[in-house]
Amino acid sequence: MLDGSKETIYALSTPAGRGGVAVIRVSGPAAVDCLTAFQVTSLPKPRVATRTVLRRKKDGVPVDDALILFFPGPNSFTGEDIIELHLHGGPAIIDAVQDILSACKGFRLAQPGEFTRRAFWNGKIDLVEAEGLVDLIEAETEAQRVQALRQLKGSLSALYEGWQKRLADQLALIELGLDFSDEGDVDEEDTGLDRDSMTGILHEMQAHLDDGRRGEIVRNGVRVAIIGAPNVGKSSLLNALARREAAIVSDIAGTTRDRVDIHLNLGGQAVIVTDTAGLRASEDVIEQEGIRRSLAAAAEADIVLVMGEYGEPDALPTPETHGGDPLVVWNKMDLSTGERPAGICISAKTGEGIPELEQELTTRVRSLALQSEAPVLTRARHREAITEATVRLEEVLQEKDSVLLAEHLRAAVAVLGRIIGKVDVEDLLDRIFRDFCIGK
Ligand SMILES: Nc1nc2c(ncn2[C@@H]2O[C@H](COP(=O)(O)OP(=O)(O)OP(=O)(O)O)[C@@H](O)[C@H]2O)c(=O)[nH]1
Ligand SMILES: [Mg+2]
Repeated sequence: MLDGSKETIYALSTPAGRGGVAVIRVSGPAAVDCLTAFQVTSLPKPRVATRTVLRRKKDGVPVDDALILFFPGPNSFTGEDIIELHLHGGPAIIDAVQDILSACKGFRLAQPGEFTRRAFWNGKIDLVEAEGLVDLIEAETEAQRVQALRQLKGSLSALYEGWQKRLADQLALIELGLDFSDEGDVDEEDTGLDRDSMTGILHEMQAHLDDGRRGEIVRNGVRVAIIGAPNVGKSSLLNALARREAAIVSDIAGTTRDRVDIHLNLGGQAVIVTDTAGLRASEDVIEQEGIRRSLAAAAEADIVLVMGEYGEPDALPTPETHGGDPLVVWNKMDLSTGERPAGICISAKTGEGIPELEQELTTRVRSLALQSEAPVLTRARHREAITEATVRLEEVLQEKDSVLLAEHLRAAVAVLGRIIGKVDVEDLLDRIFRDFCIGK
């Protein structure tokens, strides 16, 4: 595993290709040495952008007219000395600068994520915040951005760390009791467990878990599956929503076999709409596989959009295929003059009713991914760990034996520590010796 290593790393931190500006970041113990390689003689003032001509040391040829920034460690992103070179964003300049850096002693190209990894090792951010940073960079919608920024700023870490601290304090007390019980000072019956406080934390964790997967939905996108009989116009609707020909449309029943996904931004939320194979009894093995995938898509979806043909109210798929509360849409309203059915009526062909459908979808998406002020679970990794912590806490609450109780509690503390990347026994020892003045 890489640690806050002795090597100095560099990498282009802006996207590859041409641009107005390209930033190359250098981090590590020898970061400032790179300036000599560019014939820069004076170290810029910390955190002040300094305009400098970079020259190739061996022949003095100018490479670029650049801005240099110096962030001395430990007050930098990685916790190490960082030099940022703000260059003109052309491939020849970037190549020339990287060539020079690669020749500097102890320098190498950074691996993916290595700057952030160093920030973690140097205690600048914890794992949950690092994940928040990745999510922030990846964010494509407003909701994803807001959620990721919150996570990066530590509100989720603070929640987990808060639980961990309260459990660790409790553990410290119980361990203290164990120490003294040998000397007969402590009542055998009394484990020292603060049941109210532990039950309180257990309930907080359960509420955090039971959030309708909001955080994960915002992060991963709301999944909408379009299902219905062949030829009702599912692929036509997908294309209308995507505003492009994403799926093949034809008047042959059974055109779509594979699932086709499109990504939308509805009211600031990421939405993935899946077109599926039309549902019918079929002898064709490929179509059967397509239908199996349609049903799987419906089962995985957060919203199932069931499509029928206007004027044929009996032709909807049976509820077994779409569960609870599907969004019923009747297509081809341009063809029929019959009585208007309940549900949303559209024509994927003329575009009629599509704005109303988008509005209804947006409303449903919003209510699923509703933003709350409280920090939310954003990843399966966190969900698994918190679930395990609740199991441990339940064991704690049932345990009568102090030694075993301490074991369960220690496991819960460790599980929470794993989420944020801090599993620290020293921390526990510090607490015991600081708060209780044993004096040994
Ligand atoms: N008049 C009219 N025709 C439509 C409308 N929507 C789709 N169609 C036509 O209906 C036929 C089937 O459309 P598709 O979008 O391929 O239907 P599908 O549900 O994806 O069909 P499968 O992939 O076979 O399950 C095509 O000929 C479309 O042009 C509509 O609103 N009005
Ligand atoms: Mg289709």
